[in-house]
Amino acid sequence: MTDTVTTPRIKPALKTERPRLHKVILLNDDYTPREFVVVVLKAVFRMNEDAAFNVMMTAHRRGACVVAVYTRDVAETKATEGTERGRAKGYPLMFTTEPEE
Ligand code: TYC
Repeated sequence: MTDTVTTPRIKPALKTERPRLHKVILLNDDYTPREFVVVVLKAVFRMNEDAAFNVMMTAHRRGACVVAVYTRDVAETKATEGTERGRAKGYPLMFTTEPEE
């Protein structure tokens, strides 16, 4: 008679996957003042002056710039808050979100 060797199951039946992260993207426009974009980036995304200026200039030159990545809810809330701050002053400032690959 042959012995049956069994290996204990150590892998969980269901794996919990980490939530996908979402990018917040700043879009350029022709009307929002540069200084105001910097103010919004500092307030909503807690960036320092240098980082905010660099992100603003990248969006200004290239059309768009990734600001930060967050879980979906946080990304959407921050994008809405940034867009709203522009709207409150009559500017077409716009932040969008998209899932990371
Ligand atoms: N292009 C704007 C201007 O020249 C400044 C600006 C930069 C606006 C980045 C939006 O995401 C932006 N006043």
